[in-house]
Formats: sequence, structure tokens, C-alpha cells
Amino acid sequence: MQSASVVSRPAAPTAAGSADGLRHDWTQEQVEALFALPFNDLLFRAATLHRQNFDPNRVQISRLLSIKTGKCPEDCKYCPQSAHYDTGLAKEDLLEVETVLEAARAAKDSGASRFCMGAAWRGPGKDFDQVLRMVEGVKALGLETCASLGLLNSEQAHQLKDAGLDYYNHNIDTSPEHYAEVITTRSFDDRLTTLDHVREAGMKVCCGGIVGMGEKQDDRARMLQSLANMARHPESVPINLLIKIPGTPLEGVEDTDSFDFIRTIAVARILMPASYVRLSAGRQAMSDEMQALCFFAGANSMFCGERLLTAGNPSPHADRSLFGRLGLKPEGAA
Ligand code: SAM
Ligand code: DTB
Ligand code: SF4
Repeated sequence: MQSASVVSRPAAPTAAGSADGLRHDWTQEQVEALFALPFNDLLFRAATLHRQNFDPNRVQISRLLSIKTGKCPEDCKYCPQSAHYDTGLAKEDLLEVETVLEAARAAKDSGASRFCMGAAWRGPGKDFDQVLRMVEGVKALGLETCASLGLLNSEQAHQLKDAGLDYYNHNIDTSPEHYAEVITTRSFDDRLTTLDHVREAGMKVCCGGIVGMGEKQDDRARMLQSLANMARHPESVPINLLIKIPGTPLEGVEDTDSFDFIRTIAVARILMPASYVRLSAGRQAMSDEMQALCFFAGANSMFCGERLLTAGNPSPHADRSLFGRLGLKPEGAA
């Protein structure tokens, strides 16, 4: 068996490619050079790769639910749920299994193919069995299952896999260099260790980050390089635009240039051509035209529903209208 420590650490550079036919040997300079391309050249390259790997008019739809809200001991400077900041959030204990299953049924009826459960935890604690029963129940409804529960040890990863968890979401969030500016209660390396456990237990990885936290373009390049040089690319790569939450240390950070966000999507598509790239949090602050350019640049997954975990998301009506105007269809729909 492959040792856990080589699963999500950068693969050794290979001149002649790799077993999966994808590159895992991007240098920082190469990724920065992609960011520096003229916008039209970058989007053309990304869109070309997108079409070679996916139907460009299909978008995978996930639905999120916060199964445990607020009072998180971690100090992530972007997060409304950290106990370190006063964001005025209504806190909730772990939801009952039946409440979660009701939400999952509604998500399925509204066209979602994956149901993602997020918990404001450093990692699972005493209520973990209840979460395992949620995973079993959601899986039994015929939905793909995803969970985002913070740091895991190897045993917890295996228990989730055995309960029927398909994907584990665990973001690296930013570059290794910028990480300590954003989070001090855990390290970039702690995240990689959890990702190793997730891979080793046989689950798919959902791993991405946030744009707009005061990082430089080079940090975005280093974040995407870190994802692409993992021994296996994450199957799902969420790219979040920071939602500026009043009360968090990042509430007043400077706006991100829309084109730089779209460039980040395009570079993610080029580095990880066979992965789903998710246009994740932050769509409420985007124009329809900006979202359309993100889809053109290679985004092919998104969250639908009025709410993400605690923050807002465009209404289902607005998303249906956007899909209609762009001729997009949810993946799996007729
Ligand atoms: N506590 C778990 C963890 O940190 O992995 C799971 C939930 S946490 C809210 C999941 C992800 O949501 C974070 O890694 C971050 O990328 C994203 N996120 C949280 N707050 C955000 C915000 N204000 N804007 C954009 N993305 C955000
Ligand atoms: C991810 O990358 N984005 C989602 C999901 N993974 C768990 C969460 C976005 C959260 C946005 C802030 C909120 O709703 O509280
Ligand atoms: Fe907690 Fe996750 Fe929010 Fe960090 S991002 S404060 S770990 S809920």
C-alpha cells in the first residue's frame, strides 16, 4: 500500500508526464506565466481544455447545509463561524439526522446531484456517530455525499468512507506563504495531513481556496500550484470569492478585480483539466456577465440554493434564468 505521506504531498517532478496522464510538476514560474497571459489568450487555452474534457454546457450542482453552526474554535479570518469574532451569527448545535434528511430530499427534488454537509468544528468530536448516520441516510437517498468537518485522523476518515461518504471537502484556502496571515490555529501542513487520510481511506477530494483575502497574484499561483502538484489532482476544486463578513478581520479588505478572479478559474482549469472547478462562494456579488465568463473559463460546478452555509447565494429563480439565457444545463438533467 502507498504510504499516507506521499498521497497529497507534491509528486516528484516527471519530465515525461505521470501515470494519470496529467501534469503534477508545474513550477511557480510556469503558473505565474499563465496568470500573466493576455486575458483572451488565457481564456482561449482554458476553454479549449475544458471542451476536451467536459461538455462545456453542463454544470454540476451541489447543495450545502450547515449541520452545526458557529462557535468554531479556529481563527480563520474570513469566517463568520469563528468564535474569535463577533459576527452576530445565530449559533446552532448539531442538527438531528431527520432534519438533515429532509433538507437532502428537498435538495434532490430541486435538481442537486450532491449534498454537502459542513460543520463549524476544528474536527469531529463526541457527536461523530450522528454525522455518520447523516451520511448513511443521504447516501440512501441516491445523492452523492460530501462533508466538510475540519481536521480528520485516519480512523475518522475510514469511518466516513464506510458510512458512504463520496467526497471530503478540505480547502488549503491560500498559498503556503500566506496561510499564517489568515489562520494561526492550524497549519497548511495540518490540512495536507487530513487530505492524506482522506485519500488513503479511498474518498474523493474536494479542495480549493479563497480569492480576495489580500493575497497577491503570486499567492494565487502558489495555491493552484500546490493543488495541481498533489500526487492526484482533487476531483473537485472550489474557488471561492471572499464574502466579506462584518465583524471578521477581513471585512474591509480591498475588492478583487473581477478579471483576476476569472483568471484564477482559468488557470485552475488549465492546471487540473479533468477536475470539476467550482464557482463557489461569492456569486451573489457577481454580475451575470462575470459568472458567464467564469463558465467560459472552465468553471463547471456550483452551489445552488438561497444559502451556502450561513451566507447568502443567488435565488434558484435567478440561477434558472441565468442557465436559460446561457443555454446551460445541470449535469444529469435531461
Ligand atoms: N470547518 C470546516 C473547515 O474549515 O474545513 C468546514 C467548513 S468551512 C466554512 C469550509 C470553507 O468555506 C473554508 O475552507 C473556506 O474556504 C470557505 N469559506 C468560509 N467562509 C468564507 C467566506 N466568508 N467567503 C468565502 N469562502 C468562505
Ligand atoms: C467551499 O469551498 N465553500 C463552501 C464549502 N466549501 C463548504 C462553503 C462556503 C461558505 C461561505 C460562507 C458561509 O456560508 O458561511
Ligand atoms: Fe471553523 Fe471552518 Fe470557519 Fe475555520 S473555516 S472558523 S475551521 S468553520
